[in-house]
Amino acid sequence: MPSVPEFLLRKLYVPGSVKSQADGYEFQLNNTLLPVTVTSLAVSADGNPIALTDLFLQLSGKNKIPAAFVSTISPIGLPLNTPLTLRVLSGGSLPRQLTIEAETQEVGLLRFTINIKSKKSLAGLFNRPARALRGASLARRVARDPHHPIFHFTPPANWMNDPNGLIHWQGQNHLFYQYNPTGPLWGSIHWGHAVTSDLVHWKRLPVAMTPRRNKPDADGCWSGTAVLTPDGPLFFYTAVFPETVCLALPDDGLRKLHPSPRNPLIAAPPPGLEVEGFRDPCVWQEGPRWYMTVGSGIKGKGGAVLLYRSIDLLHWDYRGPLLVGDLKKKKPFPTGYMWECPQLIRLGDKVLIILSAIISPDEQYSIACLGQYQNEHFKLEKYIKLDHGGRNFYSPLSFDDGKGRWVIFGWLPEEREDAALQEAGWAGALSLPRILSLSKGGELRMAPAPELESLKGRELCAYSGKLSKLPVRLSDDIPIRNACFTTKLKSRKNGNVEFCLAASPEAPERTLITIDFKQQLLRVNTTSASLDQRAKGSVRECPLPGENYLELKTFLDGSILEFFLNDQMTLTTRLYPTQTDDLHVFGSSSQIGMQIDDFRMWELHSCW
Ligand code: DQQ
Repeated sequence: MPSVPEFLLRKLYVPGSVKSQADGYEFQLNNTLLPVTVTSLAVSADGNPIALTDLFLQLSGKNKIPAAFVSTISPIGLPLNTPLTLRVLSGGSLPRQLTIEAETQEVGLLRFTINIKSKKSLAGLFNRPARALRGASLARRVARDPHHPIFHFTPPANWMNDPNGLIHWQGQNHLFYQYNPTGPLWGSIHWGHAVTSDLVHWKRLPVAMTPRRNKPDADGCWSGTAVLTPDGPLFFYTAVFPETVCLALPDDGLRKLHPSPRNPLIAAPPPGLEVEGFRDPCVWQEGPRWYMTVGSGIKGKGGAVLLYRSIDLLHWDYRGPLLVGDLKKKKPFPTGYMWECPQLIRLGDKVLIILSAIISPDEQYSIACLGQYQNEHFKLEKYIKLDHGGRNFYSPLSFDDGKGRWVIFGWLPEEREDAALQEAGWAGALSLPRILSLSKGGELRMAPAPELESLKGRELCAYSGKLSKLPVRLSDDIPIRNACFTTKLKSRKNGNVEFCLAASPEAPERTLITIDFKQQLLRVNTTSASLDQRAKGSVRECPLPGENYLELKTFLDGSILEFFLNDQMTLTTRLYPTQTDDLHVFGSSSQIGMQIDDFRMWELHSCW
């Protein structure tokens, strides 16, 4: 059998094709030599053979198959000029050298080694601008996507989740966030970075923290927070895997966060505690001491907030659980088995522990635990749902914005399947800024930040009057996509008022917003909001505040809908209509003559 010289075989490798993926990396070969039939394929990376179960192949236009399926019984044909993508599952870094061995029916064993580093450094000169160009063109495509928000913060493209490290520092509010720069699905978590001086207009900054090979955060820099010390801000975060508490020191005006060489500061959960998780540190100061909460869950009991104490911010003593949920209690609502992103803040004469509870793999929501805190003890008074959209407002984090206000932001995940996210090229947004406060009666309130007024553009309509069973168009004849509408209603004991977001009242794609006085609920139904099967609709309900009037503020931003009821309760949901350029608001009521006052709508401008 003729043998093919290695220098020729090396040409099969597509230069610069090694790309990092959320769960490993991939590279491409292109057969430019002769058609062959492969009966076995093996790859070694930096001299280490890759398990066949971690290696997948995909011929252009064909399905991906595991390398283990390639055998003399089921060989794979490699036609000429048809790129073959090899995908390697790996938790490590990109290889410097790849050796490919393919047994073929026509020419026997083909074996060749490619030196990625040397190719890369040469190709790197061209790769970086090419990557930047690809990034810019993806960002342009994302910005044109009618489902993409314009006045909610997002990265230019790809995946974001939790807000992290919020801090007011030197006149700016800094936002860090969980970010996957490599794609629109969760994975390879970095800390993205942005600033705003007014909570509303944003500037994106370069990535601040990146997972590092052979370090505690090699598998991701997960959630954490900032704390202001006499020496400036410090950042505590979760490094994985295993989950550990780590410290990062800022540089260059917070543009870079450098993990401390002392990491991990807390290498494991408290001994003897059987936990469901151990992550998301949050630090605050009390006199000469520093305290930290860590999110966790105690097996068989429920979600837990673990308390630590330190005098130097480096050495931490476990003080015990600050609050533990009860898996058996279902009232007023279940609090789940694992609590993420806990944060303790003082609000008026109360203390609030904000957390994100995992009830089951399909159900998560954020909760505020209202109570009193003294001498390392928290006395719970009540659990409150922070938002009535379930997981649609998750892992919120608040901060003092330098004006004596607690501002809270949450992560707004998508409600559609991964395939739709891949197609869109982006996933996740930050909620609007919400101001937390306590009412005179001790009720928790959340109002949209007044700074949002600065985004208001043209007023699109103003209406006060009675509604009837026949829906009437309330918005002018201009389709709405990025807008805010508000209205006032008197509370009643019966009947309902309905707003329908659709092209026409009969249109098949419609979102129904119902104020149901009989059941005393605001109900938002998105089950028919989209004809795209990949969009997951839902019915979300929020109790009406027990006051004699209702003020509803609604923010529609592409696929995001955020509702504020009497600046007290909130409900966040998502909608992905396929017909995006013909949305109007129609109003109707179950009984003739139900009055709505001051229905007004404004166009909202972009936050960029
Ligand atoms: N997201 C982070 C975790 C956190 C979770 C990982 C909450 O640190 O517990 O991206 O959404």
